Amino acid sequence: MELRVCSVHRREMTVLVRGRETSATVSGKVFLERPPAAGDIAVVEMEEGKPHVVEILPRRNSLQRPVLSGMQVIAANIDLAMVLVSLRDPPLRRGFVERSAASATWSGLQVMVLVNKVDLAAEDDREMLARLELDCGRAGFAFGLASCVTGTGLDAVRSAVSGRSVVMTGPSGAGKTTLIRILSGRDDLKTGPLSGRTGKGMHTTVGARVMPMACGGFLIDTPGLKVLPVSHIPRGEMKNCFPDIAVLGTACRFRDCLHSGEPGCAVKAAVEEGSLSGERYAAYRSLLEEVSRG
Ligand SMILES: Nc1nc2c(ncn2[C@@H]2O[C@H](COP(=O)(O)OP(=O)(O)OP(=O)(O)O)[C@@H](O)[C@H]2O)c(=O)[nH]1
Ligand SMILES: [Mg+2]
Ligand SMILES: [Zn+2]
Repeated sequence: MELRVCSVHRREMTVLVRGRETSATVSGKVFLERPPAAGDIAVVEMEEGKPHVVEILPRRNSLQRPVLSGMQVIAANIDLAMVLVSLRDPPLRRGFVERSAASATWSGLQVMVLVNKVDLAAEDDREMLARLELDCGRAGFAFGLASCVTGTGLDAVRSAVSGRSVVMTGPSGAGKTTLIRILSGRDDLKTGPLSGRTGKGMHTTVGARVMPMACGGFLIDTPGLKVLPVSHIPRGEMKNCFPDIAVLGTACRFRDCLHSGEPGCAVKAAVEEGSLSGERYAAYRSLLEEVSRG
């Protein structure tokens, strides 16, 4: 039978058996052929009532990050990357949103930006949120406002993620575990100021975990992954990680225009006439500069 991989530890893993996380033994060759990741589909044989994984099926797509030995798969078979940020505590940082969205786009994933903790909103947040929503719409990203405390916006989140496999990324404290707890209907997950903040460094395991949602589909938490990486994106490809900029760029004078000051640049012109926001453009330039240096 085929089961969804829930989490992977050094030489063991867990799989979802009728929605329950169940530990499984693994054939040695599996780790050699295709090291498993959360979200993979495993071919499983039952041995004395215990799942034994004999094969990992090819992936539809995956979210990866660079590590010293190459690329590491964080999660596989994903329908949507949710960039979950909070309005306050910690404060929303536009750069985080842009970087994560660009990285997910590079992996070929659809993006949803969800701003949590709107119960903490002040009057003057309105304009910033409207700008972010407009920019997300232009880039083709889904957008939502929510509060896990008051329940505002959660029905819209449910319908956006229902039946899909959704990988979440967001700063520590944004409310990822809280949202997963609500959507999965489980109350045994750890949240709060100390959850997940074990001081894990860049090269330790991400510990992604697949949680079935009550509305169908899965949410994949990625504790230990501070922000989606961009350093593996080739410089000339960064413009394709910004779907709105990629479309505008087809009108540039030079086909290989990097939109960084070349003559006849349609992207620069779009910023001047207001059809591309200065914030989006600045984020692109800053990530371009970052990968150029690396
Ligand atoms: N005011 C308010 N607080 C919230 C909301 N959602 C979550 N919180 C609180 O924010 C804190 C952090 O939430 P977590 O769900 O643990 O955050 P996380 O993103 O999982 O953080 P890490 O596991 O550290 O990456 C907890 O104290 C939650 O109760 C919300 O909508 N409004
Ligand atoms: Mg958490
Ligand atoms: Zn250009």
